[in-house]
Amino acid sequence: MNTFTVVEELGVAVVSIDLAGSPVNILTAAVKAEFETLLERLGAEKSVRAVVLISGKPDSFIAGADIEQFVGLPNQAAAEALSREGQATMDRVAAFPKPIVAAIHGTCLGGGLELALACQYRLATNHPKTQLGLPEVQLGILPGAGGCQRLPRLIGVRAALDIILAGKSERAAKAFKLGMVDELVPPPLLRSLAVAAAVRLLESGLPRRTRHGGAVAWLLDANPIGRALVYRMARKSVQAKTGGHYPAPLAALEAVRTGLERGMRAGFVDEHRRFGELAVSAVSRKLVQIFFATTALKKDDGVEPGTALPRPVRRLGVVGAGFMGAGIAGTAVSQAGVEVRMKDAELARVGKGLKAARGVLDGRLKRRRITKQEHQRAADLLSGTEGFSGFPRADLVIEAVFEDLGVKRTVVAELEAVLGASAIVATNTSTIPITEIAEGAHHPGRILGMHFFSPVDRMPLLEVIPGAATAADTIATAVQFGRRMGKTVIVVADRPGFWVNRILSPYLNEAGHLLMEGTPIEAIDRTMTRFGFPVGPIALLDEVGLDVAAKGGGVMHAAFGERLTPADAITRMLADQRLGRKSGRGFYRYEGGKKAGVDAQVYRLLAVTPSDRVSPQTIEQRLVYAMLNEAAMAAGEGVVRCPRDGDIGAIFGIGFPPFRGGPLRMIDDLGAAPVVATLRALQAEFGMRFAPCAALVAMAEQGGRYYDGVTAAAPQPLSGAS
Ligand code: 3H9
Repeated sequence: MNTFTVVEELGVAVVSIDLAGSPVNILTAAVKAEFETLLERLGAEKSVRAVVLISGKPDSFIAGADIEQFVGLPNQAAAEALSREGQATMDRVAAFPKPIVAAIHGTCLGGGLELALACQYRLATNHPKTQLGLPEVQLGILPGAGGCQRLPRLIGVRAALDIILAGKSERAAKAFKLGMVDELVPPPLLRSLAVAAAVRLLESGLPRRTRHGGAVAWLLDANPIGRALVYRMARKSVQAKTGGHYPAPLAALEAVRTGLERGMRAGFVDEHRRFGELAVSAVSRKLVQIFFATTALKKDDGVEPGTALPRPVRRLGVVGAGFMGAGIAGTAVSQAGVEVRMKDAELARVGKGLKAARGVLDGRLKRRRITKQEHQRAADLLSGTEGFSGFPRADLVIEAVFEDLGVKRTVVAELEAVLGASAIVATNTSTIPITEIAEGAHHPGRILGMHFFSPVDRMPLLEVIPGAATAADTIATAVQFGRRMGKTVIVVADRPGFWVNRILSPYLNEAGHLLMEGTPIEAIDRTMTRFGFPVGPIALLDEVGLDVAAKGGGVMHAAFGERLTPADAITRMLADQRLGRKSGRGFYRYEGGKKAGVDAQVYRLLAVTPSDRVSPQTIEQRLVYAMLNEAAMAAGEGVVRCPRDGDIGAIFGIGFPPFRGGPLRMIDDLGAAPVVATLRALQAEFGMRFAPCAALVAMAEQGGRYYDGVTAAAPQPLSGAS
């Protein structure tokens, strides 16, 4: 292997890291071995007085340890050894007799940052691609190569916990501000300034580093009483965020605490022990599977590889300047960097839409996702019209007009009259079949669905839906553009509800049935947030909007009959003009835009008396099994192309608990036969809506599964389920 090349300059060995055959640098076992041999050689070589570590890749310093290795670890002892060896490598860097400088451009994550932290000095490029972070907890593990020890010592315990416990990455400017890097430099000067820094270190030693944060930092970080308070607050916040489902952040907190309170050596031991436990845990396995599934989706254009070329999209048209249209426009300019022309029937509406699209940019600026310059650049890409001026030059048009078949068909006809010969029309619908919208169009091959979730800038999923006549290159273009907008994209079949709303429908209906039986709203929502959903089903109805939920529920009922009969609750709420959060009145009360408690008047409105008759176990079982059964049925119909897409869709579309791996993975974990048995028991008590679907029954009989083994993230046919 030749991952490292060395060039000597002014007595400084500039070590360039470039792992062959991989788009990013990762610390595999072989890379680590080669690095250690190199260190030994550079340590002994007289002519070398200092070392600079730099990457040979365009935008990756080092993306961390090799994640695939964790999946292959046979047991806890092996995982512990991996971490111990990682710590030992970093220790050798820290104890190296000559200065080592890290010259960072691109992603510097996990083990990559741990290596940089072990160096004496760090420079980073002031470039958006440069990100420094410790994302380990997102994989269900902790920084296991000394990161839990070195980061708090460098930047203080509060700032370090903020990064480690959330698995955060910071841009270079923020990393500089926090003290993670010593110098912020322009990319073309990185190498020469790193060599200069190495020479400076030789001549005048390490500069004095000042800790940021003033007196408060001193009070909290620098004495045991202050730190005890920090640990207590951090633990409380982690428990509130994870609901006890994700052990990694708490383990990381303990490893940090041990190191700071009992010394670095004790910290290392605690760190590798806990790493060992976490790396082989079921939660970590699930989170790693999700990482590989999303990575695989980044390369999947939704068509057979090699069958279609995605077309470039430089200009986007958006028809309909409402909430969705503005969200799409704002996200497209800021994430994809394309020109966007918005159209609505009246100029006043266009103006409002443009303002809302700019609001998306303002939000991203406020959350520091973009800089002021990027905000300005993105805002300049937005324009509006009440006619179709500019549309003939659009490569893709997304319509987000009123959810009505007739209106949508009219828009398609108007667009076909003005668009260029190869332009694509995407319809953002959640309830209307794409094939019906495309009926009567001149170019149905260039029409498809792009179902965004609300709010567009915050929701990570996009469903792309080909109609019966959609051409392969149309699909590939929409998928690629969705990815440029920052979305995880799944291609789903043109069936009612597509995937996400299909599996959501019986779940929300069941919540309605429970409510109409007198189950308190808090009990339903609390049970499901304890299960791991970010919000409970009733709160979700308020967020989605009860009018929207009623419409969607009606469509699903019409398509699938009695099984998906919605409960009466929403109709009664609508009769009282309650639309959910957007109207300030729903199942919950809203005060100043903020969700307050449950609105007790709702029970009177629904003519029910709240009672705790139904146990939390039954609430959970009814809600979860309704979704599992529907997921199995839809998967069996081929609504998703493979289990991976179904599970990622559920996790990113409705917040299905990631540590459970998704509904199809959950069926595998429970076993199809026990799932069928539970559904039959529920059917006996609550009726045919719980009848196990044919796909699941067949799977139970044949002993089938959705996935083979733990790593299967690549598309597999759904034959096992059909
Ligand atoms: C760690 O470091 C533990 C230590 O604390 C302690 C150890 C003892 N491993 O996403 P992309 C592959 S844990 C293996 O399409 P992008 C990826 O699978 C690690 N493979 O590119 C894909 O492979 P393929 C902490 C990795 O530009 C290819 O690289 N680090 C790893 O959209 C391209 O990836 C992380 O959690 C890896 N560490 O995004 C960072 N990283 O081409 C994980 C990448 O065969 N990585 N690959 O499909 C990422 O977040 C993104 O990949 C990154 C690039 C942002 C770096």
